[in-house]
Amino acid sequence: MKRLDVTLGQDLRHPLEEYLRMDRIPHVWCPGCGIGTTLNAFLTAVKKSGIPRKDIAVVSGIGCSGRAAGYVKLDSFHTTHGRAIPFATGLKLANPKLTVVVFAGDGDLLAIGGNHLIHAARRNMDINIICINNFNYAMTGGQFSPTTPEKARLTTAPYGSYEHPFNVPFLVDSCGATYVARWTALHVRRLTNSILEALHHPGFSFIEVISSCPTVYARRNRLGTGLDLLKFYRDNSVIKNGANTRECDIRFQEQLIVGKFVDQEKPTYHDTMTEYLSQSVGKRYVPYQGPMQGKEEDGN
Ligand SMILES: Cc1ncc(C[n+]2csc(CCOP(=O)(O)OP(=O)(O)O)c2C)c(N)n1
Ligand code: SF4
Repeated sequence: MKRLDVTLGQDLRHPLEEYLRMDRIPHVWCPGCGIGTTLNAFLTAVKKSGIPRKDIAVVSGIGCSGRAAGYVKLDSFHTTHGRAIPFATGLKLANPKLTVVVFAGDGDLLAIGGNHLIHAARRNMDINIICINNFNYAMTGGQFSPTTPEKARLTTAPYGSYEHPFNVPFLVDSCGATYVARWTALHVRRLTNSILEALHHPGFSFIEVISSCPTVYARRNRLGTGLDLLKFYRDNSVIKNGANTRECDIRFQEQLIVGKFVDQEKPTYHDTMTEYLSQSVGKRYVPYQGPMQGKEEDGN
């Protein structure tokens, strides 16, 4: 790759080169897709967080969103569809000092992986979820998903979906998530700040990103280009930090509530387990701190 434009004297390196596998760029995402923007927000947040690269791991599932794991210069795992959260949970339990981030789609997290999602939130597992909600199963050609708004058309809903979609912030909030936010692919600065907060938040954090999918969702619904979708987000997003998540339902092409809805402290799964076991088995319990650091007394 050219490093310096000799005519203009400009540095042509990508500003996130340290965090991106440049040998795999250009990526597979379509022009106007919100996934690349979200990955940019995520890596910018990682850079700002000061967390060393070796201490962060990224886990993704399958689908267009799942491809993110392959582009980051961090330990990353492209796991099976719907199983990113249990994989992330295992990583976190095996090495509690790791910051573990799940990057996955609405189909992955809320359909096939829905069961894992609610239990990780209930346990306040200390992992961070970035959910690309493009309202459909994009990579497989546009089937409707649990977040598809009523009336939206997709390949498996040719006359429009008649299922009531999940209100995602309300779902994860009611299950026990301790950090919940929603932004769109237009809100790059706010999204980056939220991801940064989530990276430092102890406990289960969930950020829903309403993400443009011009190739499948927008085309099926005649919503225009990626730019048209961003204009829609600009004109129809209402920022309501602290809003009651019950009020965050999404209706087809109507006003969108975005913001940081939940930010609270509660003991994480690891904290609770450590405290409970310390009380139960007393001195014999030494909390596991990660590979080569944990040591149990009395050989137990
Ligand atoms: C166990 C399993 N079931 C189904 C599939 C097929 N599959 C691949 S991607 C995908 C949809 C992905 O949708 P989503 O998670 O919303 O991600 P997007 O492509 O929209 O980013 C499906 C069903 C699979 N790979 N594995
Ligand atoms: S199909 Fe949709 S979600 Fe997938 S890369 Fe293209 S625009 Fe993005």
